[in-house]
Amino acid sequence: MSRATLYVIPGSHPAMAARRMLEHKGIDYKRRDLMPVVSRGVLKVMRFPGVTIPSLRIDGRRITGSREISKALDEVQPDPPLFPSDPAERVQVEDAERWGDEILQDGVRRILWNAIKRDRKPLRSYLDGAKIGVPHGMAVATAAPIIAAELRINGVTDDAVQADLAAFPGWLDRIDNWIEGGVLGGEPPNAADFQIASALALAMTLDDLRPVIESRPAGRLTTRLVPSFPGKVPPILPAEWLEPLQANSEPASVPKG
Ligand SMILES: N[C@@H](CCC(=O)N[C@@H](CS)C(=O)NCC(=O)O)C(=O)O
Repeated sequence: MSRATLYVIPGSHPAMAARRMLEHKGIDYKRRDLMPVVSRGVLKVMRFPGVTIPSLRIDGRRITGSREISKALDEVQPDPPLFPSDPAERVQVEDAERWGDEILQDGVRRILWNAIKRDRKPLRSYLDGAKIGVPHGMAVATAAPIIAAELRINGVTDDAVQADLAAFPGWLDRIDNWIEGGVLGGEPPNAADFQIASALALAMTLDDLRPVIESRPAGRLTTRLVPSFPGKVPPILPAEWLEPLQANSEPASVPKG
């Protein structure tokens, strides 16, 4: 029986991917909640190979990174597998997982921090169920330096976020195509399913984004694999930034008569 401790930040989508993969494999683990930025120092002191969340200690190994964790979990406990045994199928899943990590994960993170920059009150909803060692109200009241650091670390400029929102419909099309092609959405779920569904689950905590995701195959995959993700941001992004998404979500026109 593996002994595992997972280091997370409340609201972290790659941390949710790691949690769901551990749960899917039935690996018992302890969850340690850290505050953003502070997490970097803690992981450094604990001699993890990196300073980002998720980081996992399992059977004496220290692993940082959601993709490193998915691979390590298959080594520690091969069943149920997170990657297909067929080499060509495995490459497709690895490509989708990498895209989910490098493109979708970063884009959703930038969009969320841009929303929080506009109003930090919703931050509290992301702390539901988290044990961070200080009262949640106090954490939100003193979050200004953390928000400023996250905006800087993650390159959260208005231009970048506007570009992310313009790209978002194309990202959803890509995910739906992977589901249609069987790369995502099969049984058992694979590492790319967990990576992508966790990022979309965070995106769906924003009222500005949820309606364009939930009714699509990508949205159904998300609610199946990540049924609950704490957090809620009421509509807050500028209407003109959301125009590319609205254009995409309009139902196809049906000829009358
Ligand atoms: N893409 C990597 C890195 C994830 C990452 O940047 N995690 C964020 C939380 S979502 C983090 O550690 N933020 C804290 C900080 O940068 O101070 C992964 O999937 O593991």
